[in-house]
Amino acid sequence: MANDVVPVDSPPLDGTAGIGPSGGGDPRSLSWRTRLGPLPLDRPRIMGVLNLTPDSFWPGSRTDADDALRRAEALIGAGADLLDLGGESTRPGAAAVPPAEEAARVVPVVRALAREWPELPISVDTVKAAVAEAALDAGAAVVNDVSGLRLDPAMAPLVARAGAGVVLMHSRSTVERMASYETAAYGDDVVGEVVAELGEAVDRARAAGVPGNAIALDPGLGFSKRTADTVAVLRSLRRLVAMGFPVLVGPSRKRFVGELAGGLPVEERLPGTIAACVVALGAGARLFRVHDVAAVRRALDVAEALVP
Ligand code: HH2
Repeated sequence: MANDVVPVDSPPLDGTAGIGPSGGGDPRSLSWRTRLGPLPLDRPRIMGVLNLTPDSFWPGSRTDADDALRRAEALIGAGADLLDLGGESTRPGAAAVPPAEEAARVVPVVRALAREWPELPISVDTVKAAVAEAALDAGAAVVNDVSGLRLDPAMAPLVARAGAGVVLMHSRSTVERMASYETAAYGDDVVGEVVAELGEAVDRARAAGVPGNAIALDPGLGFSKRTADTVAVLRSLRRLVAMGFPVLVGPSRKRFVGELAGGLPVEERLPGTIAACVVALGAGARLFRVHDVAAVRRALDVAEALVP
């Protein structure tokens, strides 16, 4: 292992034991190290989404450089603990965005937000190291890599060098194809496969020198997963929590939420989004990437008080 700096609450890296039911620890005692310092997870943390794209699947999440500050202020006022900025949609069929174009969408907004709210961790949602590097230079504190460091070999060393926090999300295939069902081929233990593949992502991060306490794991709800696969993952989320890293979930208005509610369109998926967040909280998730910060904040604050 290239880096042998072991964080105080360092999890075991083989996924066989940890803080979950088997390991006996409490995910509420973790903190996640971003470039701005540790973010204690003693309360549910909400990552509000701003998509600087013309084609993200939920039109309500789309914004542009002119409007982003006002939107960010609203999300922060509603209780967001972090903001996640994306410049490329993962929606199946969305056009691939060249790195220069993606950076031009995201970086000026990162800079403006970092100047306005210097203590607010800003996350950049990208699989491209060039985009992440420009965003980190502009003040981002976290890299949210929906490929779990699979698609750009320069990403893991960059995260390590920058001292950034990183979200390692489970997915398969390319950005254009990962939100489709093309690679949703699992045996009878879906979560076991997700845990194993996220374990490989952790290995990529650690081998490049990313410390364990900078890593958060995300099962990638709806990514390379049919609804039944996402359901299986959420039902067994404790196995992912037991890997010992903070767990982030992103159910917001996704197709599985609509399907489970009888075929609801994206506009009507907020109640189901809240249900998925509350269930994930009960299983030990501590970070929630959502579009509707105010509603999810209220729901999670109540759920947090009720979860034993
Ligand atoms: N989901 C989306 C994008 N990025 N990142 C993480 N870590 N987890 C997720 O579940 C996740 C993510 C898809 O949502 P959105 O960004 O709103 O849509 P689009 O990709 O169409 O811009």
